[in-house]
Amino acid sequence: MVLTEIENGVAVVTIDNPPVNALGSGVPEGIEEAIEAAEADGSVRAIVIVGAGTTFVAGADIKQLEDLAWGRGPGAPTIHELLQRIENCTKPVIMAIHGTALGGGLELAMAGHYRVAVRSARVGQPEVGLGIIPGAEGTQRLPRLVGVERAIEMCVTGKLLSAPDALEAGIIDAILEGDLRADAITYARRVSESVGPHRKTREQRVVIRNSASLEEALQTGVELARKVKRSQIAPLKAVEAIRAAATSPFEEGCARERQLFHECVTSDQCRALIHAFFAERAVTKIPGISKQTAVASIDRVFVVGAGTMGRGIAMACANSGLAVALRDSSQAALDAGMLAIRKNYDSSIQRGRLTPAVGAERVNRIQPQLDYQGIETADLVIEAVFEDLELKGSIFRELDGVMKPACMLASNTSTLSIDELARETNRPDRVLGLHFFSPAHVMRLLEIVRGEATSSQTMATALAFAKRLSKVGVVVGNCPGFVGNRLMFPYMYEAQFLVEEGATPEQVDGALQNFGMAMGIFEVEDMAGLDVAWRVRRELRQFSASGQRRPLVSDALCEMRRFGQKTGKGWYTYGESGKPTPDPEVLDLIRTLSREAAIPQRQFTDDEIIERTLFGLINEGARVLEEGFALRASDIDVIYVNGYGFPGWRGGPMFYADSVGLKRIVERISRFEQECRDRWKVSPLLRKLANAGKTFRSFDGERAASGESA
Ligand code: 3H9
Repeated sequence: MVLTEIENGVAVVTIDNPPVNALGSGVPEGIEEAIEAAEADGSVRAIVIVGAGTTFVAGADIKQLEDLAWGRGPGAPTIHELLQRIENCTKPVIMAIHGTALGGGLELAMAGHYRVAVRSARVGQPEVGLGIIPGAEGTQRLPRLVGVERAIEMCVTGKLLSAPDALEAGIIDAILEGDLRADAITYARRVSESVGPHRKTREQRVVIRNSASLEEALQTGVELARKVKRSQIAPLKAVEAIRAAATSPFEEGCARERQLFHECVTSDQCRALIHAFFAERAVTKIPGISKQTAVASIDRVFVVGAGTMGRGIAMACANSGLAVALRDSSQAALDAGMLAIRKNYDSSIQRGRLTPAVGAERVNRIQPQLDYQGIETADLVIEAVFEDLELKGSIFRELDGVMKPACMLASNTSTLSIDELARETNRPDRVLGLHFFSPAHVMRLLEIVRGEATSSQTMATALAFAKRLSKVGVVVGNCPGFVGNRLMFPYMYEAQFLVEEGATPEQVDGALQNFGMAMGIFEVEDMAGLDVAWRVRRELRQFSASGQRRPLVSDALCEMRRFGQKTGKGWYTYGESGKPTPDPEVLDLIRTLSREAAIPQRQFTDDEIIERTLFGLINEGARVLEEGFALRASDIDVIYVNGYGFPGWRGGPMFYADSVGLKRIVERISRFEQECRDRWKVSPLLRKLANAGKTFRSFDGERAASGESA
């Protein structure tokens, strides 16, 4: 895992632990031995540490941390002694960074006397994303290099810094433009000629750069933590650890960091976030698809429909360097689409997120057009027109006739059948669903819908396409609403029934937000457009069965043309600020309709609201899993965390169900079933797992072991 070569008086220590050179067991020991040997070797003047493969070191081994979080394994990985060994080395140690130096990787680098990097390298302390704080002295060394404010910002947000930003911040000493290894050796020889002792990070003073006082800087950190990582423990603990760096000697600060790290790593939030991390990596493991599966290259994309979704998809492609044609049949729609795209890039430029040159380059990659000219060169066509099966079907027939035979054809439908659309073409093996989430250039989730005829090559290409767009592509089966929206139906309707039974939209939304949802469900509905859900209800013929309870208010709101944010009114009213305000007219409407339907009224606690809404969603999740429309419970978690604002620190709905206990969930659903027979029925899989004392996680584990999902 660690190899030393002596070159020109410099010991080059290479860490080689694929795929990301994580500091799993064996690696710290190997580095320590290499340092000792190099120090003892009279022919060595300096030491360079580099990573083999595509990266420096991406941190501690998260598998090891997962064991720790679940109370398994040998305990916390510690590299304390290694870091001390490096820092105390009498010969200069130079860390040569490419790819990423993350978490324990950056902590290792900061113990070196000098750090150099290639321009494309990135560094950071992303541990909060896993529910922990840096645990290898990062909260102590980082403020010594960059100051309290910057250290807080990095540890609280987990955001990475580019090499130029890291240079400006004081984390690295130089950017090397040529061959990293050769240039790092030259750099090492140069610094070895300077008079020692070489600079130790731990001996530097912690500075406060911008604030008047430490307290002010720490308070700003707490506010930032509450804003960007609402309800999460780790970012607040990171601020505490940095306080220790600023107020105690180095060793004491490290002891405090270890204590805080331990509190985090044994928390529910850490278990949930580590689950979310591995769940996101598991989505690419699909039965029948391997590294050997041929992947077609996608260079030219053709998007049909310049509405909200079409323009978002075009931007997502352009942002990833793809050439895109954006086609609409009406000049007005095309103009409106391009105007919105330009405005979007302009606003990114104004906010400093893009340079004007990059913004212009991206707009120029999008070619607006009224016809299908050039479609024969496209590798992928994405249809993004209205949710109307007939309209989509006729477009599919037309497209099939003009596309090259190898081209893939995707629909961005959120609910309609991919198989029915595939039947309109002579290429059903190359037809699939690519369900983007609005705004499509921002949201990370992409549901990749596999129809009955979709080939493995098409799926593998779609997964690679998702990665190219920096999205998390999750493969789902073809059922109404696929996975995400199918689970939304019981969630959304149960929320509406609660309101008809005496709760208010803001109470339901408040309970959901306190639970951690990014937005309440009524706010979400207003944002998505009540008319969209109205159309879907009709298209899917929901509530057509007799005796089935039908939500009353949303149809009435649509009849009043209260379509949500786009009309300024929906479940809420939206003024100048664009913020939702409760509307007495809506409350009157709710109470009138409830009275007319003789629905008994009562009060609800927040816990009841969460159970009614989320247990419905979880129950449907179990059905989806049982019917094979999702491969893993953890795939459902990835969908909800990345596309529906479910809090990552709760792991996703299925992981949350495990943490509540499946027995408890079955009990509550059985109770709801007794109270309202029309819609609640415990999913057989959920009941089976609960009876066996199992969890969705164990279900996934068993499936993976049997090869059904991996
Ligand atoms: C830490 O360092 C704590 C310390 O402060 C103190 C401890 C005492 N460990 O994402 P990818 C695997 S906490 C184990 O698809 P990419 C990953 O599971 C750590 N495995 O590639 C996947 O495996 P598989 C702080 C890891 O190119 C494979 O590598 N560090 C680790 O899109 C490829 O991953 C972080 O939080 C790991 N540390 O992105 C960084 N990292 O192929 C976490 C990755 O079997 N990692 N794997 O599914 C990342 O952000 C991205 O993986 C990275 C590469 C940017 C590095």
